[in-house]
Amino acid sequence: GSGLKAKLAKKIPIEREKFLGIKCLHGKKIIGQISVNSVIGGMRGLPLLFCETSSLDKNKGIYYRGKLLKDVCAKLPRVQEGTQEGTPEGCFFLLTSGSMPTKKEAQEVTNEWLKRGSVPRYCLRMIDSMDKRVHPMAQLCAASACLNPQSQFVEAYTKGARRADYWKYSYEDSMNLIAMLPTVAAAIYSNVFRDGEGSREVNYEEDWSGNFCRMLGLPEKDFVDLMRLYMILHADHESGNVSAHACHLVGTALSDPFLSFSASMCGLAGPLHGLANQEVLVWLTKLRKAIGDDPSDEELKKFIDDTLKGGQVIPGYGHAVLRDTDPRFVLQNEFAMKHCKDDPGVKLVTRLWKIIPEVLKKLNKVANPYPNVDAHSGVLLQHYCLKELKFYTVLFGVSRALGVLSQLIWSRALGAPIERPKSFSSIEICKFINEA
Ligand code: AMX
Repeated sequence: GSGLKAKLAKKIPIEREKFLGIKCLHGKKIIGQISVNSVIGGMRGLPLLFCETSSLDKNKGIYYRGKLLKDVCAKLPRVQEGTQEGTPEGCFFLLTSGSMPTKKEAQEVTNEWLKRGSVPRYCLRMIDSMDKRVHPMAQLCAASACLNPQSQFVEAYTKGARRADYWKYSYEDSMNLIAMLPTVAAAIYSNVFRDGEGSREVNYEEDWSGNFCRMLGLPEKDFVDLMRLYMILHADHESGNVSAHACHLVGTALSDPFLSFSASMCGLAGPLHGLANQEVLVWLTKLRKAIGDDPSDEELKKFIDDTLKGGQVIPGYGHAVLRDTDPRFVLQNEFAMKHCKDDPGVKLVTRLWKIIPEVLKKLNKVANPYPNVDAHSGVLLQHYCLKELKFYTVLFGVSRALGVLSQLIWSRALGAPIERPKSFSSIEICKFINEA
């Protein structure tokens, strides 16, 4: 077996002990209060969930396993010859095991995914039979769900596996699913945008990202590095966001990882979650049409003002939790400065980074006037000729698999029970208020 699974087998019993200790000693302690607003307002900010893999600090940014994202990117081992970026494989090792992989450990995950990467023919046939009008995200959800006959979790559960062993089957399913995702996503891409042209064969000389880019028909070395970075940056974002929470919630019913991931992707497909990066490009395209590729600061400010006056938000700016420039924006900009600083889209995004916050600050209501992850990804993908906006959320989804599935493995490892919060009717809320 792989080094990762052995590492987990060692770590999980220790973490379980720790978890039980917390439960026994401190289980009754109170860590928050619930207002009526929270009950009727999306539970914003309530400290309700558990997440070991990643965390957000409103000022300091995003941590994977206690390490700042920029340090994760700097320290992940560079595995393939000539690459400047770490691998998503290494990132998955970090998220799942909690420790930074050595080069050998990251390479082992790559090897595992190469071995597990071939997609069953019936699944590819189902993708091929889809009407082109079915949104690529809906196709991804369908493909993931239809892989469920492969589930070792289902098989083990049916045979009466011990609860303490559930994580092992979740791990196997998750590894298999992640390994298959590049081929699944590329098949969707080629059907919808390339009349079915393109390879579906895993090449053992390349890593996970290299295979994905080649299957997309975009094998350029720098684009593969961009994809490695992109897959690392979009992987994990605590457990309360819609895609992570959907995966966890469905997983607590002991639905298998293929179904849980499918649910996660149904959530990512929404315009308030994974679709936001499209809207940035739509806005930028309008801007370039209206005032050209090299507008003056004044022209930019006026265009921003006009957007706001039209009652719209500036897409790609603001965040529900972060209160400074999103580190994922910064890391993508660093990549852009290294590889394509003269691209007109990149130049524009970089200039807007200085101008938009000034304008948003003047509104005196925007909690975070700085750019988020979505403000940058589109222009980079465009630069390397991945131009089909409708596909962007699928890339996000392939990346998000790393985070939500490592969370899912841990949910089974720690025996997370089925989620079942209590709900209130308006009559019950009023009764409660009157009694209080
Ligand atoms: N442009 C204009 N106004 C904005 C704004 C923006 N980018 N961001 C926030 N505001 C406004 C809000 O509309 C709200 O105004 P209101 O009181 O009149 O309704 C006010 O500022 C306060 O909102 P907030 O507390 O700053 O933000 P939030 O936590 O409610 O929402 C977010 C966060 C990201 C939805 C919001 O900033 C937004 O709509 N941004 C633009 C869309 C976007 O980039 N979404 C991607 C988010 C990242 C992701 O999950 N993919």
